[in-house]
Amino acid sequence: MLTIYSDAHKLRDSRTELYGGELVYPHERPTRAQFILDRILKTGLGEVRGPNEYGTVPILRVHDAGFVAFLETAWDEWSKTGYNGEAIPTCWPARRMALKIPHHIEGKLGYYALASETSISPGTWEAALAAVNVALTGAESIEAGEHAVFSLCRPPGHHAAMDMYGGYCFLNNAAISAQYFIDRGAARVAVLDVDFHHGNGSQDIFYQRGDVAYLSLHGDPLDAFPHFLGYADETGMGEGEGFNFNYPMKPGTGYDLWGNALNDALENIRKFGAEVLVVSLGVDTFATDPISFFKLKSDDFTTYGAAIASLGLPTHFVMEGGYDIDEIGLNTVNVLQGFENGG
Ligand code: Q9C
Ligand code: ZN
Repeated sequence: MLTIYSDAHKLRDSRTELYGGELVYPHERPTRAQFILDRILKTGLGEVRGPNEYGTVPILRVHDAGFVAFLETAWDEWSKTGYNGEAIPTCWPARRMALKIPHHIEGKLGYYALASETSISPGTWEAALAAVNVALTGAESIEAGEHAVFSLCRPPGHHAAMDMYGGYCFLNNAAISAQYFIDRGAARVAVLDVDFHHGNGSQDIFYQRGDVAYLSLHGDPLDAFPHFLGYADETGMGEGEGFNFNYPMKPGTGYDLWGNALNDALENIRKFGAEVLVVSLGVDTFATDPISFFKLKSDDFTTYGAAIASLGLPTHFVMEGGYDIDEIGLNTVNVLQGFENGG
């Protein structure tokens, strides 16, 4: 399988994540992508190619222009304040407050953030932009005839909504890719999200649309981030009614239950009549992931890669989460190999 990768992800190396009341070195760190790339090279998965540049036009198809401008300038604005640390929001437009966009960076951070764990640091924008270019190059390769492509995106994207960042995500690589397929003439695209966390950003972006279905298997938001979206009764709205599928699952869920949910999601993708599949591929479902609570084993990743291949669709794998870094390469490449050998 063809992999798209850029070293520019290393520009995203924030020093701080607000975690358990402490500022810790982030779970979402450069070695994640490095170890996945190492495994790809070691197993001989296939060619590794660099990205092309696409500018901001395809980004603005799913993200708000004010939000994108904010991300681009946030670090500069923050560093000019004289604060010592990285940019972390400290206040929000909470219930019954004004939805105005303040002038001060502190207010803008609160307006555009959906969570505070994700610090903005120097190079964050450049890395996020490069991750989008990786995803768009992957999508273009599929348009050009590749059956399956792996876009090794970092930072991840599925928590980023039209005008919100957080959950380690800034720009929604998978959603931008899905929109790219639509703009190139696909009638129906399915986004299958197997990351441990619900992809609130992807759901939000496509919630009222009938041309992009969103299906997600994830930790029950009653117990897991992002807590405020991802419930089973969120089925879509307007033209999107019936095209959003959430499969929240309880702490301790193993492959027996998870695999059943996947089969149901795959059946819904068949019924939808998707022409192209985008997989938001997070491997934080792994049993020893430090921030998650599912119990998948390394072999399960191979198994479900093959199950996804049974759809027979052109498939774009876009990297999302996964924080057991010692096993991230094995688990990620197992999915891709399972896909290649399955179907
Ligand atoms: N107690 C992705 O996997 N905080 N994002 C979790 C756990 C945020 C995960 C706190 C997790 C974001 C792309
Ligand atoms: Zn995740």
